Amino acid sequence: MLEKKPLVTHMYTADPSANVFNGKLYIYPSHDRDIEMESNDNGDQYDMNDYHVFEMDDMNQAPKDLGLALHLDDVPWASKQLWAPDAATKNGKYYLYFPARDKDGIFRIGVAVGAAPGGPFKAQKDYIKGSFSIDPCVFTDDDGSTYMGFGGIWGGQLDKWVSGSFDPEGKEPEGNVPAVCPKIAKLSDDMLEFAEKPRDLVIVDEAGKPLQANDHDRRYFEGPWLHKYNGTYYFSYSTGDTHRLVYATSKTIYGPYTYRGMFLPPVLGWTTHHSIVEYKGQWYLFYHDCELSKGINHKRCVKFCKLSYNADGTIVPMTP
Ligand code: FUB
Repeated sequence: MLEKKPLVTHMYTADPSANVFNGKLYIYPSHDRDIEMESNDNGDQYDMNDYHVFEMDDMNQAPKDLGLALHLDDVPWASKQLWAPDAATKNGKYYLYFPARDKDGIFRIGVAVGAAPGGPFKAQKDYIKGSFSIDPCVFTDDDGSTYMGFGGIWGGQLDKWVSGSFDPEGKEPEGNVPAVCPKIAKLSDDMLEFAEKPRDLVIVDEAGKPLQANDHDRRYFEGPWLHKYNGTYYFSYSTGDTHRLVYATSKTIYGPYTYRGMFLPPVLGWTTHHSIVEYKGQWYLFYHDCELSKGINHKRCVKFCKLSYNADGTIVPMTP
């Protein structure tokens, strides 16, 4: 059984976004480099420069590496750090969404287009207008509308955009004040731009109050994922410095989303990042840890396990 084992062992992989296209499961991970770097809160050690896509149609067999899908050298607007990607399809084309620092060192989100789920993908000349920060997750609703959730604080710079423009000195607020919100925006019909200005995706507690900045066990940090189960929207994410994977639910795509709980406690390593997907009638959680490198934070490995829901729609908590 491959469950909870490193899925890819010939390279380090992280931030798995799992998607089903044409009856096959595709994993879009970050490709961690086997380099020696000091860790810091800015995330400089995550110095990735390409993407590989993995195909999996049997959950008992290691996924197939489909080869180089996109390289930093072929992204005209980017300077470094290809972080957590996601993918989507429309009208027979495939779209790879990815964050990277632009030439000014500011994280932006770009899109690259391909003819097959594994690429190769050709990057657009510029990043998505109005995009910032990291960790795009792309969700297509039943009516065909596609939305992108995104954002990550600290190294992901979301806290530098609180005023509406980039403030290099911006920091996560502290204390009993609303936490920084992740963002959500509808995509244009051609999948290449935002169709609207990104809005706050507000996460509230059981009393309807926005989660507070000092609530590190529950407030948003990075690594968003959107999915729908039984007509309810689920927004799941990492709490960052408390290393938990948690979720919130809403009856509408834009929210507000009500916090529901933790479904994965901390893994080995600093970051935790996931996706949730249904494949052949079974739900799965894809995540990463640092087992393969024996705990080196920027040398991670992708894993998966089965995920299930209780009758009331809550996610049955898992262990890494
Ligand atoms: O892989 C680089 C960054 O680490 C991702 O963008 C974050 O979500 C965290 O996993």
